Amino acid sequence: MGKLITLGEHIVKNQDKFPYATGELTALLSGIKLASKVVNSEINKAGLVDEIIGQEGQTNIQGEDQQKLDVYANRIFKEALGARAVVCGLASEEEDDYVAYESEVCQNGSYIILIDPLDGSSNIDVNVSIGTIFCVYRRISEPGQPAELNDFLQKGREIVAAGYVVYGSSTMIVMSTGQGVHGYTFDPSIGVFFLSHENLRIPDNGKIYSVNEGNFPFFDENIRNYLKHCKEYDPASNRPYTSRYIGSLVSDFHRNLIKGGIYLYPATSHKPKGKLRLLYECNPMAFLIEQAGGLATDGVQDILDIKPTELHQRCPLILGSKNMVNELKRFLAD
Ligand code: P6P
Repeated sequence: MGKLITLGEHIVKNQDKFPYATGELTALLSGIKLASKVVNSEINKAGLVDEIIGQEGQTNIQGEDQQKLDVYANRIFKEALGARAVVCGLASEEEDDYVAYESEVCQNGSYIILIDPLDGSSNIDVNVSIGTIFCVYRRISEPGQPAELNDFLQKGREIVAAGYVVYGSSTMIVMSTGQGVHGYTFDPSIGVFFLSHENLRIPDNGKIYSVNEGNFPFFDENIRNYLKHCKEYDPASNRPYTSRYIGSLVSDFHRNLIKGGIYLYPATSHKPKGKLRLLYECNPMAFLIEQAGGLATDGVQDILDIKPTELHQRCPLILGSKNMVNELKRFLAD
């Protein structure tokens, strides 16, 4: 008989190991949990209710068409976190600038959150799984004041909690507060997330590589040589590897976390900083992969050591099984 432990119970159980041991983080993660349930419900309707799917008719700061569910998810997470008065500020892919909550109780909050409320949203209308990605820091500005930009420009090493929601064949929250990575699966019949994957560890070795091969002509030579290496026939080194790319970071990450593998979105000639955003995509995923025993680099340094300078800055991302990332690094050193 499995142990029936809910997400909330598991967070409280682990809270004493959390260096800041306050109920605030528990309340914050409870806000994430609630917002995930609400967004999940809307996503599940997306195929049925016309006014949900399709584009909002606006573009976000990235110049990307905002899907209606992007805008909806952003609002739900922003409101759910603002109602818990533990978050003094929020930065989001869908917000041009950071949001400093105005209420006095929020301004006394100890944490700030960065979020991609619905990553991979171009997949919504074709029924491919998508996700929410988030990471949490303690504020560095004075409590009792509005959040400041520097609260959001901390290195990923300072993250106190990070995770993602994958709205897939089942909906899961996978997250870490620095004591390993744990997965919680949603039971829609009772509206509860149950602990389903305790202490997730990514295998040191794998044979899955995830990349948009259509960018091959635009990669630098070292990356092109690595991809050729992945496809060469060499049974002794378990090659050719297997190509798996969904085009939804959360889904590609989740599969590789479970099975082992490497995900790469390198710089290209037309995107010299890559496509993914450092603060609310690369950093949270890098925190998780390191907590699960893997590695994450921009090709030069660990993702978590990059000092951010802008909210929406992009960076190349290579992350996954330790031995696969180290193999790629050898190609980058050539
Ligand atoms: P491409 C989705 O837009 C996203 O941000 C990630 O979820 C995904 O891994 C990547 O971009 C896909 O980008 O250029 O391969 O379509």
